[in-house]
Amino acid sequence: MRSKDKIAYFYDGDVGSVYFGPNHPMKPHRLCMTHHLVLSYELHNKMEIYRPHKAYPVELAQFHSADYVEFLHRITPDTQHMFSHELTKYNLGEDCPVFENLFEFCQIYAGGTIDAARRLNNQLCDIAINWAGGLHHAKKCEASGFCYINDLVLGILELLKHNARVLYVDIDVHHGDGVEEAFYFTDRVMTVSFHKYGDMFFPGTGDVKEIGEREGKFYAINVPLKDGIDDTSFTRLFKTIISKVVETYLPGAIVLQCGADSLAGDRLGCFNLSIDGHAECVRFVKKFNLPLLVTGGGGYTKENVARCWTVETGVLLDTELPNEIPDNEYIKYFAPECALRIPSGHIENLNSKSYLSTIKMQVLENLRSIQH
Ligand code: V1P
Ligand code: CA
Ligand code: ZN
Repeated sequence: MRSKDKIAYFYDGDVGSVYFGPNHPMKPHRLCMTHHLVLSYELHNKMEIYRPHKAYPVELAQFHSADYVEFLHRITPDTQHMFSHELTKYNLGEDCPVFENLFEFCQIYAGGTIDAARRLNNQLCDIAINWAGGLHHAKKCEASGFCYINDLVLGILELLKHNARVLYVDIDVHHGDGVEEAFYFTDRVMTVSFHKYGDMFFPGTGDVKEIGEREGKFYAINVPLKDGIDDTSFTRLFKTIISKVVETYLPGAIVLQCGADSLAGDRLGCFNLSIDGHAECVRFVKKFNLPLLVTGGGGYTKENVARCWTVETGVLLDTELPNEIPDNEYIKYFAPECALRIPSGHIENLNSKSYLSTIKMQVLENLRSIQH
């Protein structure tokens, strides 16, 4: 452990009030709930809290095409009926609807991840947190899976200005395809995603054999999992792979996407992780004492998302949080138990010991190819 880590936490109160639509699983209000829970545990006294800048179109265009950014800027729920060709072209629709203040929402969550990377680059903090970020599916010229702007790619590009190598780790239940694709041909970013794979689970990519190409060959790592993985198997596999990755790759900084849809009981996910299991991965990554950028991501049972990211804020601050949630204006969401932690789930674990061992061996074998 460093003597005392300096933590920068990015939050904008406006981000929680956007609305994707009545049947849409993505509820930005979970960000507001998380922030209130963080405040109720008085964690704001232990870190620096910043309101992120709203990323400028030119900053978003460091990764995205200028025409796509311009379209996101221009489109509104009232005008979208006139742009059916563009809506199709940019994959806007059911998963990625056009809603009120969409562009400002993108500017805020992307601004948070960019600011986080800049503070790390300038050594103004050791760890930077943006729970509104982590939207890992967005592509250069299109939206995908509730993600419009890929803040992670923008944050990594910023970190690459000061670091020769950046490691990206993704524990969202979905494959981090947008980040992988952005850096598929380079060895300057290693991407590692743990995710459910198979049965047409979104987005359908992330086979263990997807390893990067050209200069990037062996610098993309995929850990495809089946339904029901539990804390013991997940954390064991995570620690084995990530230790070997850090030892081999020697990154200058780490970006950790903490999608909370890998928790038990998630509306879209299918894993059995408890909050302590999920947070154990965060604790493990923190121990490398490298500049660390932490984001949110998926998470569709919003009370559990708020619990998870609050516990993880505590982990990053080396602060253990009592399980009884202190009284706050959002306490009704956590009633009747008002307990911080959720236990692991009980759906059948379809990941046999031999399956996990095969995946682990394949990943470690690929890592040996870049050892010198
Ligand atoms: O399965 C699909 C698409 C729609 N079909 C044509 C295939 N989309 C998923 C998208 C999941 C996105 C996850 C994002 C993240 O990784 C990062 C923030 O967590 C999908 C699902 C599902 N069950 O997988 N979309 C929806 N459900 C959906 C349901 C109701 C309304 C709108 C979208
Ligand atoms: Ca993942
Ligand atoms: Zn997800």
